[in-house]
Amino acid sequence: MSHKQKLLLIAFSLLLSLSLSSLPLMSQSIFKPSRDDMLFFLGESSAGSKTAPQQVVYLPTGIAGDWEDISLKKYNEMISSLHLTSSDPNDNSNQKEIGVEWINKYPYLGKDFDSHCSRCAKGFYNILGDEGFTQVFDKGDKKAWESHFEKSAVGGEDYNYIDAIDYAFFAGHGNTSSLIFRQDTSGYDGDDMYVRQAHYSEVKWGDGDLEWIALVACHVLNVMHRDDWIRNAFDDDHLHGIVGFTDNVPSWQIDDLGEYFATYLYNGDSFKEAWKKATNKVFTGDVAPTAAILYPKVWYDPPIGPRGVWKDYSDECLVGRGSGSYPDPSEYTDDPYKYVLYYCDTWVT
Ligand SMILES: [Ca+2]
Ligand SMILES: [Ca+2]
Ligand SMILES: [Ca+2]
Ligand SMILES: [Ca+2]
Repeated sequence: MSHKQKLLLIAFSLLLSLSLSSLPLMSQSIFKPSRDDMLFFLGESSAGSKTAPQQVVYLPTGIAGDWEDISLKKYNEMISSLHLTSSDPNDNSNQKEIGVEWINKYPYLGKDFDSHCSRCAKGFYNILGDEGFTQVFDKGDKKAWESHFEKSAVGGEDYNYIDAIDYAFFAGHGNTSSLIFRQDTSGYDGDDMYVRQAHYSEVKWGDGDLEWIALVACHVLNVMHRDDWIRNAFDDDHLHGIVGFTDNVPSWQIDDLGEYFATYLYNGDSFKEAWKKATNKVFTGDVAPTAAILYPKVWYDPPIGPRGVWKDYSDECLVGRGSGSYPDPSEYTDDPYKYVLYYCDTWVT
């Protein structure tokens, strides 16, 4: 038996023991949402009220310590050590790398989105893959881990996943302050803060390879923590943009969203136009979510001559398509007369 096979066997044993020890927890009825088909539920009790991040997420306290024991940590470390990425961080030799993560089932929330989230994310992945983009990872349910989205400063591993590709796509639960993950192996969190969440304070994107990320999850771009997402995800002006939603997303209508978004992008629409068209296309029922795009503009303000917008990233296209892609905003800020501001455009679909 090779060293790698031995490691895999040990990892499998650990996973099996973990699964068995988790069974009593999985059967508990912890949370009964009133509107089962939504990707998530508004955490705040009334519009504009401030709620601590921990309270926004429907996680019963005490559960985390029960399942996230040392054996899970070891299991995750071993799996991570076996993981071989197909791209180097910030691999600009290949600007067409794509990756998707999705979660259909949240046993600890008693929620099951059937296959809506996987269909949504795989649509994006397959359309661009068919058009010659490099498919780096497609991770779902238990294989979608919060650590894949989190920065190394909080024990995350985005440099091997979300920030090691150029275009990323997530479909699953969300709230104003976090993307939500399963309690299973995906619950891994490097520093035991915000377990089962990729909280805004845990992300910094684009300092690796990432340019754009789509978040098909409720509320993430809500005005409540929009400044916090900007301060963290866009820190140091590397990321080009985030598309998502400000309120509830009807999960039963998202199946074709990723596919339409990728198709419009590939046909040469800008990120804003593509997201606008795709969201307007698929949400046709009574529930009309508000879609949003969060993006930087580089301004030029010289001592002489007119000031104006130097780069508007909502106009950016997919690499090699339409009018093409832009350098990171940070590449302009060496010029003392250029600076970066952030914007959010929203529309009711
Ligand atoms: Ca790349
Ligand atoms: Ca976390
Ligand atoms: Ca990063
Ligand atoms: Ca890149």
